[in-house]
Amino acid sequence: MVRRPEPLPTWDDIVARASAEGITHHGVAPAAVLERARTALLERKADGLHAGMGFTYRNPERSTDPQRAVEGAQSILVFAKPYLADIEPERPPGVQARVGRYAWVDHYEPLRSSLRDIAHTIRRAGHRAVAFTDDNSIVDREVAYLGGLGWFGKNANVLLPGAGSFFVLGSIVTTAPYEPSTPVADGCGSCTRCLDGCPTGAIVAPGVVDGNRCLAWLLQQPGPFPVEFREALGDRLYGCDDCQEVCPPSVRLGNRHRVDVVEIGRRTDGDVQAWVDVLDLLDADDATLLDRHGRWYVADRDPTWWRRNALLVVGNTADPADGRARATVERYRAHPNEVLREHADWAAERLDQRLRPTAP
Ligand code: B12
Ligand code: SF4
Ligand code: SF4
Repeated sequence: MVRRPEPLPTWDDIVARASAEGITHHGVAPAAVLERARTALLERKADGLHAGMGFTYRNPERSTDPQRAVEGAQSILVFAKPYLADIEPERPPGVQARVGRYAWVDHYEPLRSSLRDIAHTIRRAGHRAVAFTDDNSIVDREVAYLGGLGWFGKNANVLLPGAGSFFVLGSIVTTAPYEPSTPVADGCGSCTRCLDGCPTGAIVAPGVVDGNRCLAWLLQQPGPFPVEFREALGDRLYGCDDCQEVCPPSVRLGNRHRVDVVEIGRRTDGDVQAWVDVLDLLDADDATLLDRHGRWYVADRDPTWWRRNALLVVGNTADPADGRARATVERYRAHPNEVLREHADWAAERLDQRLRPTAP
């Protein structure tokens, strides 16, 4: 028996469905080539600002062409889900590293799953529809901008009017026609807080992040961590929020969301990863680390790079008189991996440096 297509969900149906899943912002972008994003990817790649990143840089012709994602696409439905929680886990005792807010819990998978469900209702109406969230197939921020969700901040994030940038983004590329939204006007004005507030000067022009200096990328990339940014790394293990934490529209109290509190509050089982005990991390084997943090991106799925980051955090933040911290660093100074040995040497030196009283 041939199943008859169901009616195409209206835009209002889709918004209602998305809202019920905690998705607060919605818009529609035309399914044309993302010209500005394509130019930016190609230019930044040519200038080396991509710093070896793959992702959307791997194939700019593909990641900026919705037709390559879904042949015959007519619309891109774009969605944003908030993650700035109104409670924050306290920093536990011990040598603790900080995790970027977007990675405290997995915000991508729930969004992806909601969008897949919505895409399914569009497919039942006989159209093609594919959901993407943080996927190499499409440049999310440009779609969010074109779909009228927000403006491009000077910190390169998309800021939603009255709500800021602590949102994850996702989209549905579809052959179904929906009315495009109107882009939002710039809301940064004369503010430059993020440019001044970036600890490594990575925002080299408004809206342009140099991957070679951005801590968020340096923490993920393979190989040695650049020496000149090791102190600036401070206590970060994964992600960097500074350019959003200093952003007035993003940190307004009203932007904090109870929806995440429910999620975070429910998870008392260690799934909320706002802080990570780095000495524990440095004691754990690969399987344990991949089990704990496997949803985070790490080059080649190799926990070596988390250990590298953790050694720098020990050097930057542990009490230089902490016996366990010292013993851990000493153990790593004899590690078979040369990169880890070198980072352990740096950590040992930094602990010594911090032990010595500074000259008056
Ligand atoms: C690669 C990548 C990174 C890289 C590079 C980031 C970057 N700025 O390009 C690294 C690892 C550094 C990174 C870090 C972060 N990321 Co990231 N990342 C991505 C990914 C996979 C691709 C982004 C991309 O294509 N960049 C390429 C360049 C060309 O894009 P762009 O900088 O946005 O360039 C635009 C602007 O320059 C603008 N523009 C052009 N001219 C002008 C002029 C002016 C004046 C201005 C203001 C703008 C402007 O147009 C350009 C083209 O669109 C997307 C997911 C996806 N599939 O899209 C997530 C994504 C962008 N990341 C996200 C997040 C949350 C982060 C972090 C906050 C995580 C963290 N806490 O560490 C940081 C923020 C760092 C920062 N300030 O950008 C979210 C952003 C949500 C939002 N509200 O904007 C995304 C969309 C993931 C998601 N689906 O939610 N990320
Ligand atoms: S994520 Fe951190 S290092 Fe990267 S641009 Fe923002 S403040 Fe700078
Ligand atoms: S800190 Fe200021 S300039 Fe930077 S993104 Fe926020 S509002 Fe825009």
